[in-house]
Amino acid sequence: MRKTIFLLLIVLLIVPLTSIVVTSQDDTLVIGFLPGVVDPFYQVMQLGVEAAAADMGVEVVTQIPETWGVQVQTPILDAMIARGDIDYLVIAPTDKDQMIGPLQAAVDAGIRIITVDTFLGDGDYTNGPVTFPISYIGSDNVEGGRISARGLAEAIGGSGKVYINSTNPNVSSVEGRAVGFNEVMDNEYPDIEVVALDFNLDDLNTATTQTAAQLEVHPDLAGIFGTNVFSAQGAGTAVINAGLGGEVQVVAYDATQFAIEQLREGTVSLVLAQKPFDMGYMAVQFAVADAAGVTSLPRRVETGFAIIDIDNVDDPEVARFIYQVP
Ligand code: T6T
Repeated sequence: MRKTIFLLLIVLLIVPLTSIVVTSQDDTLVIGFLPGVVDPFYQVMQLGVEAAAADMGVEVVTQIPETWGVQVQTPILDAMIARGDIDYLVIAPTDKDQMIGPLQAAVDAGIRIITVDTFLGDGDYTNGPVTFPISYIGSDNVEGGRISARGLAEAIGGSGKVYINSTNPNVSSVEGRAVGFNEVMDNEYPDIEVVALDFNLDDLNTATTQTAAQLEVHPDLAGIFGTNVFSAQGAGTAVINAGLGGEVQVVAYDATQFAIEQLREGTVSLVLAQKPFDMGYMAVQFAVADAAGVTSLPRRVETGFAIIDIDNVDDPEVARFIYQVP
């Protein structure tokens, strides 16, 4: 009898100890979040990441680069790997080729990868050259470029000169946008000429200066496609500075407050809102699901768009996709 009571006491002591271990800090999933740069698009994505982390009880370590590029993103990634506590990494690779090696090092260190917004290789994580990420969650940017082209073509009446202001070569998102844009202009609008493509290195001042220079070289420019936040903002600013608001039409990728103001003023004719909140939220969900043993997660998730123009900008169903940054 004494022996039984003794054993019972031991069991009673061990069970609570075990449950303490299971819920301890050490077992909490840790997700690293490493977006491309500080901008409203990624700030909204961060809101999605944080909302999902709170809902699912996981820890998030966020590091946002001040400027865009492999040289800035790689050391931050290396530091995240060196921490030794990151289980999953949600990352927007700043170059589809140059970030493969640094991310392979993360995989070798036992970190599982999900890419958001931008992809590695050709983005086909099943049959393409890069298959280590769990999934790529982001917009169909080629299609986004096509939508932008048709919007701009309509705004300028189907003929004239247009210009693309973009960020960097070899970034899957903006590269896809220019491909889709050129494809539509080449195939559907014989009377529209794409006169130039500039890379502003994701810098607002450079985008503004470049656009101002193109307006000088092409005084008959009819439209501009700004392929992201700073490209579109720089394009719009240069158009206004030149006194050409309303005459030269701008299509803005990314639904910032600035783009929406310019839409209301008539400089911007169409704004393409991506869904960064969805990207961030789902990436965390995918990490949690993968950790739980889910094996059928899609390797590609397209998050879609809201296409905003002057007629629907006040419709709450559309306006909810305008980037709201605290
Ligand atoms: O357009 C987004 C993003 O999709 C792109 O990859 C980089 O630029 C943004 O972050 C906007 O600035």
